[in-house]
Amino acid sequence: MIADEAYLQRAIDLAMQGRGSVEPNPLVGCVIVKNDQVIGQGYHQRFGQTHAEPNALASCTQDPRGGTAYVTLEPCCHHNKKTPPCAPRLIEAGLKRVVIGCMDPNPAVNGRGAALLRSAGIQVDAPVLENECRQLIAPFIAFMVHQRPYVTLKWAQSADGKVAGAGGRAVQISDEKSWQAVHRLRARCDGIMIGSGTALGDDPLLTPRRVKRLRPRLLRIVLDSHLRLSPSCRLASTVDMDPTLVFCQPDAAESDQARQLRHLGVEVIGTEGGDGQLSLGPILTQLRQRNVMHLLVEPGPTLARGFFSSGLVDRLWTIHSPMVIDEPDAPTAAAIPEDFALTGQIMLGDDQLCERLNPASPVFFSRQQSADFVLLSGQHP
Ligand code: AOF
Ligand code: ZN
Repeated sequence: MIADEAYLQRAIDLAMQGRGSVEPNPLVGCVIVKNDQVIGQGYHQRFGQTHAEPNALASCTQDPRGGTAYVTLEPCCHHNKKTPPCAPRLIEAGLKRVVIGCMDPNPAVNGRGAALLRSAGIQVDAPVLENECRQLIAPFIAFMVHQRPYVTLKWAQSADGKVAGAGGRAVQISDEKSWQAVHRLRARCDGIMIGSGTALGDDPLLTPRRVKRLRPRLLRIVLDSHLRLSPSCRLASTVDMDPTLVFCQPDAAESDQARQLRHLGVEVIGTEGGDGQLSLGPILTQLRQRNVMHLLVEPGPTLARGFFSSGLVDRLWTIHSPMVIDEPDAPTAAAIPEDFALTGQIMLGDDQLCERLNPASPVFFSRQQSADFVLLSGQHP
C-alpha cells in the first residue's frame, strides 16, 4: 500500500535524527497512525535510552488502541539489555497492526520480535520498504553482521582534480562551509584514518573542531607500514585529547621509533601485509573489536586506491572546489569507481559535495542518501 510506504518513509526520516547519538545501536523511527491520522511519532535518540516505539507511544495525542505502528526495524523482544523490550509495549498499547521495515539482524531478536507480536494476535506486515530501511541501518549491519566498521572515504579536490599543491604541499582546497560539513561528519564517527603521507605532509590533528562532539571516543588511526611518523608530530603529542593508533609492519613495531611513540602514549600495532602495503581487512577487524562502527578515512590518492581495490568502501564523499591548482607535479585525486551510485549533490558555499555509495558493498541495499547527508541538507522533519 502506498500509504504504508509513506508512513514508513516518515519513520525513516525521523530515525535519521539519531545519527551520531545512538550508535552502536541502529537508527530507528516509529510513526503511530489511527483513522488515517498520525497520532504519535518518535525515534531512538540516544544510546542507552528509550527506543523509538516507546517514544512514539508516549507522544500519542489519542489512545493508540486499535491503531497501526510503523517501525523501521523489527521491535525488540530481548532482555538483559539497557532498556525494556519494545514488542510487549506495543502489545500492551493495544495496537491492531504493526508494519515493520526490516528484521533486526541482532541474533537476539531476528524474527522473534515479529513472532511475539503475531502470537498476541497483532497483524504484522513485514517487510515493507525493506531495502530503504536496511540502508538506513547499513552501518549497524556492517558492525553486527559483517564484523567491521562502515567505511566512508572523504576527500576534497580542485577543479583540475588535484588534492594538494606542488610536490604534495598541503593546500586548503575546500571552503569554510564544506570544512564545517566535514567536521560535523567527524563528530559523528568513532575513528578517523589517514595514511602516512598525509600524517607526514600535513601534521594533522584529525579532531572535530567548532562542532559538538557526539561520540564518547574518537580513535585517530594512521596506516604507516614503515613507521615514519615522528614522535614530535601533533598526533603523538595530543594523545591526552584523543587516542592515536598506528598500524605498521611487524618489524617496524619493534623499532626504536615504535618505543618512542609508545612512550608518548601512542599505540603502535604490527600487522600483516605484503609489498609494503598493510592489509586493510584485518585492520578493519581490529577496529571493529575496538567498537569503531563508523570509520571515516581521509585518504591521499594511494590509500584511496588501496581501499577501492580491496572493495572495502561503503560510501564516498568528494568535495569539488572551483579552485584551480595548475601545478603539474601536484598529486591527482584517485579515480572515482564508475559503478559507484551518486545519491546526492549539494552546494556548500562555492564547493559541491557529492555522496556516492558502493553498489558492490555487502551493506548496499538502496540508492538512498545517508543520514549524514540528509542532516547536512536540513531535510529532516
Ligand atoms: C527497537 N527499537 O528503537 C532500537 C532497537 O541496549 P538496548 O536496550 O538499547 O537495546 C539495543 C538493541 O535493541 C540493538 O542491538 C537492536 O537489536 C535493538 N534496537 N530496537 O525495537 C529501537 N534502537
Ligand atoms: Zn526496542
